[in-house]
Amino acid sequence: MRGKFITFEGGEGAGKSTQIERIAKNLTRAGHKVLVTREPGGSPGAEAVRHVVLSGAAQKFGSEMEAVLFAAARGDNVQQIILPALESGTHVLCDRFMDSSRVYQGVSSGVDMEFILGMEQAVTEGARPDLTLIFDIPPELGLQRASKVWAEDGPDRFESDTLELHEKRRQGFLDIAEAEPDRCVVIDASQSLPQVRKATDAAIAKLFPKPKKATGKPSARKKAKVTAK
Ligand code: Z5A
Repeated sequence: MRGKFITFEGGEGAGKSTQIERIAKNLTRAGHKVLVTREPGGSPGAEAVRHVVLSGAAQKFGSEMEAVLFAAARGDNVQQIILPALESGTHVLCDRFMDSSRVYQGVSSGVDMEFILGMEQAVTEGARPDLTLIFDIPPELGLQRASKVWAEDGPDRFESDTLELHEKRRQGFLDIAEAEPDRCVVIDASQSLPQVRKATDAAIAKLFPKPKKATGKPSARKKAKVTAK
């Protein structure tokens, strides 16, 4: 059976990586095959692009160029890592995916949405998420949390943007969730860790329904039939 594809989206410091690591452990413990990947990155080719976009080296060439680079990285990760895993029955947990391009390059950087969606369609062929968890957090709190894990070099190309842009992105993710309720679940990421864990587990559990236990008793309908005889 094909694996499930779950993506994790939201602002900086929202707690995506923390939850992905935990969910991967839980699913593995439950006997599932699980692969964790991230974007930009995942495959060797996409990791090379990650360095270019997050260092800010491509910023001077414009937002459209950055959008193309993110899409190129995604295409490589999909072909090299995500699709082979899904097809072999492995569940894939991906830290950011297509919604980040819609929001960061489309909503907040002003790249034409048709252009973004066209590239998305081309590079995600066969790998559309079954579930997307959107970690929603006020940017001030997210950046405060993220700053604790910044390396010596400080914030990256996107983390150092204005608060106004971060707010725009937050709204961008919420708009996607509203437009695609069958795929997206919003998690209130400003809550305490145990509360976020509980909300995340509840969303994931819907994709992995527990098999019903056989009781050995006939169903109510069958019983009724027997009684009517
Ligand atoms: N980008 C783009 O522009 N276009 C695209 O198409 C794609 C990406 C795919 C990738 O960043 C950047 O690329 C991203 C968008 C852009 N913008 N930036 N920057 P990244 O991969 O380097 O980082 P990130 O995705 O933004 O994640 P993050 O900042 O590392 O945060 P996180 O993974 O969501 O959070 P975390 O590491 O799990 O938690 C952060 C800290 O908070 C940590 O100390 C935790 O222990 C703590 N934490 C977590 N949850 C809680 C709760 N509930 N309470 C208290 N503390 C908590």
